[in-house]
Amino acid sequence: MTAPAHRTGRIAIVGRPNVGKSTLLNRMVGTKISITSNRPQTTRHSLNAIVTEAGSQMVLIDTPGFQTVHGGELNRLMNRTVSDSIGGVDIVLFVIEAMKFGREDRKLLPLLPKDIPVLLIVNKVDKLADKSVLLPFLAETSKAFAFSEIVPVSAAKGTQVARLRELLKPYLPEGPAQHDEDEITDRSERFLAAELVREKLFRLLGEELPYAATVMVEKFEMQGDMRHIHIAIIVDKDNHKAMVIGKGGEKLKQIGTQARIDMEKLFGGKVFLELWVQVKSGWADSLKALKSLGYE
Ligand SMILES: Nc1nc2c(ncn2[C@@H]2O[C@H](COP(=O)(O)OP(=O)(O)O)[C@@H](O)[C@H]2O)c(=O)[nH]1
Ligand SMILES: [Mg+2]
Repeated sequence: MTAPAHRTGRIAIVGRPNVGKSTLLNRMVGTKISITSNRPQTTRHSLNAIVTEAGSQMVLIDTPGFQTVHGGELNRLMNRTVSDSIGGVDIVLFVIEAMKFGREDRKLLPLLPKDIPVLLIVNKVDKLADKSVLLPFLAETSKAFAFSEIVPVSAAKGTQVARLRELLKPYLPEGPAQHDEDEITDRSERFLAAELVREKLFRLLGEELPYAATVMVEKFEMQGDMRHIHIAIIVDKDNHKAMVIGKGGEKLKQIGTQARIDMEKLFGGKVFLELWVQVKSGWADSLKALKSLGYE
């Protein structure tokens, strides 16, 4: 008897903003790699996470949700990232929210590939008080596309996520592992550090501000076994700067503390984090500025 062949493949996670794509990716890897918040468009850059198990390796690709609310150059670049990440994958996970299959979700249907498996992931089932409504909903949504599987999950609680991982394996093409087994993402610690600061802006600041802000790593170096990280938070206007800093510097301190705790968990070591706020007007509108900040 021969051992079963090793399987490996790339899996894109797509869906409208806020359905829980990044939360699902983190849950599937078992580590928080991709940032999440209750605001649409928290994910601005695509990111790969790697799940290695005996006999298989999957590369999960998180994508920014298709941008429909905020206009401009940033928007255009983000949508292109989504289309690009669907090309060249082996499997697509199309994520929706239980009991919500609306216009924004349906807009994505024409972009789903017809020549590879597409699984419908129905997330946030923990929100349903009455589970009996789920079955008719699944029956209805299954008509929208020739999905290979329909899998209800709760990414936040972890319900059915292990089963989803098992279920995906037979859909992976045969092939050798492409990454070391201790590698969990293609992104550098530098990138992940910046993202964690951006997540705190989304979670700790009011309405529009996080969309008008970005972050830039100015220094990232090891001193002994401690990472020294300096990050600038870049905003559009002086009053935004004041909001990020907060009364007596409280807000900035909170952002820094929470980001540092997450970094120490992710990197597995002590972090010294220094943050400051810089005003650069019009950064979000200027393609040049976007490029200099590492978009594209
Ligand atoms: N109740 C519940 N909330 C979830 C679940 N998955 C994600 N969320 C929340 O939905 C929001 C959006 O999640 P996120 O992963 O950032 O969505 P994305 O924009 O699709 O990447 C966050 O506030 C998450 O905590 C879930 O299974 N159940
Ligand atoms: Mg996301």
